[in-house]
Amino acid sequence: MVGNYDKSKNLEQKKAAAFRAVQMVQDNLIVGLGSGSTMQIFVDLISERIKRERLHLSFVPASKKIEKYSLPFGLNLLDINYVDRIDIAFDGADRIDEQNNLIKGGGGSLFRERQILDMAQSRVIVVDSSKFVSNFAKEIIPIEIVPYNYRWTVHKINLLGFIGNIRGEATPFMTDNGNYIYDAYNLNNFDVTETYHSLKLVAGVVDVGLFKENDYQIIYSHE
Ligand code: ABF
Repeated sequence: MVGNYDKSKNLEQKKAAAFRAVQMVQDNLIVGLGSGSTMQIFVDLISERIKRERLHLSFVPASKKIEKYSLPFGLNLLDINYVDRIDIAFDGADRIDEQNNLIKGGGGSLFRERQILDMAQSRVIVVDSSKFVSNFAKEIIPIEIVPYNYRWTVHKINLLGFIGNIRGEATPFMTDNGNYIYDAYNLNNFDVTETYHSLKLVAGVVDVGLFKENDYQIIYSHE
């Protein structure tokens, strides 16, 4: 499960990785902006670059939180429904296994993060060293579910070997899409692709925080 780690050390690693990611951005691009603390650092650094180099960039944010964070920086933010392309997307991750599968959505924005990554022509995942694990046994996988009849949805998820909790319990956390998050884990290791599809087929599941793609570029720092 999500472990305790030295946050100050990870902050330096996140800064170093975000710095490298920011150097990959070229002028005149539409950039997918994921969510999480590493992406907030990315916003700080790309804003400096935009000012310094007078770049013309637009951004499609993956969550209301990163949108709100970006506003004071004066970034040109676009509504995803009005863009026909995203050139490059940057995002964080919660965990990465030995096959480069990802767990994402710790902040609850997995559905929007996937939409942006799907649409992007290239994808960059920016992480610190705490994110690497050998497999996803016991790791928390956020699952976005519709509130209607959610206990039955959870029951169906449990039948697939995943146990967990509705995030926020009595006062459930609401995603940007008005849904709940079921934070699930499996005590045993599992096949990521098969499990993603099985969970996704449960009526009531909107999205599953398992991401399996071969074309993510992963940027990290051990500094
Ligand atoms: C984001 O990165 C979310 O999916 C995830 O919760 C988050 C974790 O990142 P960080 O360590 O940068 O806060 O994409």
